[in-house]
Amino acid sequence: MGRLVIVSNRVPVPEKGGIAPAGGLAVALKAALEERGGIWMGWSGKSSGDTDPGPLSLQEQGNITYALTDLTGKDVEEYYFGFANRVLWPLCHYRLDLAEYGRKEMAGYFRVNRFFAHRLAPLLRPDDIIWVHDYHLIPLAAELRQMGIKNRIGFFLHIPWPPADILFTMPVHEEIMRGLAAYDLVGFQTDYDLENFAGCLRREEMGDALGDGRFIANDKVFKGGAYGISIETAAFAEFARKAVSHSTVNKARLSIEDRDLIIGVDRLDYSKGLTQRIDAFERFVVNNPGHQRKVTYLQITPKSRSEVPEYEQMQRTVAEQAGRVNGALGTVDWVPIRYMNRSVSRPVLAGLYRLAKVGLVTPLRDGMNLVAKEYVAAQNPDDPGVLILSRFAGAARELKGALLVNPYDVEGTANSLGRALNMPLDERRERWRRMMDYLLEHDVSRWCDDFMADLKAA
Ligand code: ADQ
Repeated sequence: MGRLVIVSNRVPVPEKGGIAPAGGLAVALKAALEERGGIWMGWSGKSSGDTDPGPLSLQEQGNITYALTDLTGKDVEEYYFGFANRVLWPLCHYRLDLAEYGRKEMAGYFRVNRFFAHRLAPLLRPDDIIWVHDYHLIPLAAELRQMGIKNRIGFFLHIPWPPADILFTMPVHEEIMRGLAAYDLVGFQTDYDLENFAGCLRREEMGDALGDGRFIANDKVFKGGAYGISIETAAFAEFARKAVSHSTVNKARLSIEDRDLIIGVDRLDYSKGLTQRIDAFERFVVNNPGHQRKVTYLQITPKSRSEVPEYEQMQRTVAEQAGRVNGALGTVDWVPIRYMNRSVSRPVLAGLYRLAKVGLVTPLRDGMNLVAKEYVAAQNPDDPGVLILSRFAGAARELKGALLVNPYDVEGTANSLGRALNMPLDERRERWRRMMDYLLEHDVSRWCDDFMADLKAA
């Protein structure tokens, strides 16, 4: 059995002492790496400024080698902040208005992918299987192929894939599509993303779907499929069960008194629909005087990518909006919205999810959304809360027991909040059971195994 080589923009290197990194994805991929032995390569997150990045930093942990490279300041600006986060991210989340195309950034993106390929190639053995992750690294396989690398290479996209009319606004869409066609297997989160991808191939007769998960483009046949990512369901449920005695969770319980808790947990990102969500909560409270003073909405939102101007602006907008609603609706003994800009540990997060009667997950567009799955896994089986989920999250294709909402419809989301808070126990249990059974079967290890099995067979 060949080794597994994972390449992703950032690498969750375990801290000294071998503490496992947080998050199901890191855990699942690490388990797959440990089983086969292998390499996890990516950017160190550091800039070498104007000087060339030094040699790869190699760290051995058991049979896994973590291989990290620095990037120059220009690379970070053009590849990471520029093309990845100001072109591909907004575009794949249907935000044409926020995409800023620039030749320099596009060139930087392809240049850094070539650089990654050149750094990776000397580490490879002929029977290694390579698994590349996410939108930062789409051209990597094409670059490796150019260097004569014949290994099996798979790609998984964590974010949505847009329809042709959106993708084709990007001047280099053909190169990006050709980049994907260079893989042996291309994985998307949902069947909708896969359909969009097939539509993009067909639109300009670049290629086509051949059936049985096979596609053709550039005279090359390759495989494509939908592999919905998931969480470590059983482990997360166990965290939540134990978290009832965690001091931070206890403090939170005391501070909400006997009010109903609604929880939102998202990275600060315009795709997450935070302003529409706060509007919906405000509408709910205004429309339902009986719930006033009886409900608290906790929004936990660590800052992300604050170097990108849109994110800086959004931070101010969301904080001001929450402040305005609290000013308008709050009383001396009731703060309707609590807004936190901090990361919390997995056990505390699990405990807070379990305290909440409603998980409010309303992205405008999301590849999957793991928060929705974590909220379900964390519930008390005897008295579970209700998941309100955007129909535009990939998770809506799987979590059939959720109350699905259109996040652009503020009134509709407000009505769903009322329905969730008044839902009878029997219905809550029935909806939760369906979702939990699904998640126990479709956890992150299954996602990893399914992808790997198809890659080996591709
Ligand atoms: P994200 O956009 O980051 O991921 P999501 O899937 O919700 O979105 O994952 C976020 C993760 O961060 C969750 O595990 C959550 O618990 C954690 N998190 C968020 N806020 C936190 C906080 N304050 N403290 C601690 N942890 C916090 C991208 C795509 C998604 C896709 C994932 C995985 O955008 O659509 O589901 O990758 O493929």
